[in-house]
Amino acid sequence: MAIAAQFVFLLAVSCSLTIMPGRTEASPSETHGPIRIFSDSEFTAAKGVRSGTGTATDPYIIEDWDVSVGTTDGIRIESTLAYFVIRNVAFSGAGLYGYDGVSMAMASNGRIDSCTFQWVDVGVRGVSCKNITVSSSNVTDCRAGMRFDTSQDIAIKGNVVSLCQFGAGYQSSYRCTIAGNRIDNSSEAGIYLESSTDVNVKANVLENGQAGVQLTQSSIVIIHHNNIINNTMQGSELQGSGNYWYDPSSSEGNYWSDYGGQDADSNGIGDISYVISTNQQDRFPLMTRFSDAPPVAVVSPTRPACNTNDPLLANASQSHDALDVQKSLEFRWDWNADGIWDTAWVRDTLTAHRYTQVGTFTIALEVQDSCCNVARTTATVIVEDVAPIINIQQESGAVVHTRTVTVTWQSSDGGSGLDNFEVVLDGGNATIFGNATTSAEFSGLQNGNHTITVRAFDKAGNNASDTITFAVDAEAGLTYPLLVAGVGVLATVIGLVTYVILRNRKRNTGNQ
Ligand SMILES: [Ca+2]
Ligand SMILES: [Ca+2]
Ligand SMILES: [Ca+2]
Ligand SMILES: [Ca+2]
Repeated sequence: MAIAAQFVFLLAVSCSLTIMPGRTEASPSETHGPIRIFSDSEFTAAKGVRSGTGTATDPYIIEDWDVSVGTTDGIRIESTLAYFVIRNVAFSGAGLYGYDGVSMAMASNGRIDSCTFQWVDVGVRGVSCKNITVSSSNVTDCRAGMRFDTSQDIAIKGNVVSLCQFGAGYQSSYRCTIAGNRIDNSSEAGIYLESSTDVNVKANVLENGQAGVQLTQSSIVIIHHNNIINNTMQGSELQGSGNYWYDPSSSEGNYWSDYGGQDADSNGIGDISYVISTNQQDRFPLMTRFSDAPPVAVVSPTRPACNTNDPLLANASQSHDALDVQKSLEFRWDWNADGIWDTAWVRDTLTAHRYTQVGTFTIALEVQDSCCNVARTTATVIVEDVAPIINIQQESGAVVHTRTVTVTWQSSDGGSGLDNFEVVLDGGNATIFGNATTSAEFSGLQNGNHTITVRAFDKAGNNASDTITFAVDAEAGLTYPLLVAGVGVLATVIGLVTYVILRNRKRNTGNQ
């Protein structure tokens, strides 16, 4: 009796762990029938679209619905290029081998985020898709969590998949990632790749399944920083080539719960390889479970500025992550830090926004890594339309008798501050000087009239200029090097004459 009670208790704990909702937020209140979209023009309110215009920064948003999957797929999207997001939608079905939650064919530029799937065939399925992200979603009791065939540029990240036959997989797909997912209790395989190329499998937790990571006829697959725990078959590779069960750049592999090696030098890497098959090994097995760190969010410059005519080009390119290269990071912006994000998650590090009013604004940037970890930062933006003040110190109309001229100026900007100067001689190419420069020298000027313009730019892009005109009247043959030569000849002549006179005087004295 006591043993039975303990067993029930353990089972309850185990279940509460495996169905832990992770990062999903789905709590939809309205039901919606099946949604079928077969072209970009069908992203309409009648099809569940709540907002958006279909661009990368303002995608169509289908969100906050409760969709039951019965005699057809919950959401079917075909032959689209418009950007879309399916967010916070709960899909529930009648059972396996029926219909899918989200099913896409020849769809591009989509994101399925923070959705839940239960008792459907495949949570998210894609065939011949491009640039699709499935993130922060929760799949339980389905045949498979996510599956893409003949697709490219797909990211499956930060999802929880429990109690399904298969977790997440690709077939005949290219340039894809599976990162930061928790996949447990898979009765077939947690992660499965077939005939796929250039796939990054990182920082996933694969626990208590039949197979952890299963590769068939795939190449250039890199499997690293995963926690592979208590699966019947932890990893397998069949007929592959060019695959690595560790990260070749960092020389770090995966955590394997059944690894038996030691770490004599205490560097966190086991001293012998973890053997996957006769010709595949993790050469750098991790001694402890890996936990991915969030990225670092950076807005640069730290104090951006713009005017109301030109957009701010917000720059997140200095953001970084320990595990990800920059192109794996995503960014979103809130231009007034009111907590309402003004862009969707975008991959471009530069995003334009035009302010219609001058003032000082706080902007917020969030950066998401390939495991769905997020970092946030804020910066102050100065929006101002007042041009700098610039005054050249020399008077216009002067005549100078030299071929080298130095122009000096005074400049200031009370708003965003000076950024740089452009100096132009006689309408030629501009020479750029930094904001601390106060003079520029021109040499080798020809005789005649000249013009010099100095243009000051502030950090907001406003500018003002001052111009002087002057004439050069330097006589030919009297330029500096010739003058020195002339003086030298004269000195030599004087010296010779003096020498002759003195010698003649001596000779005359000696003759006396
Ligand atoms: Ca070691
Ligand atoms: Ca990270
Ligand atoms: Ca906002
Ligand atoms: Ca200004």
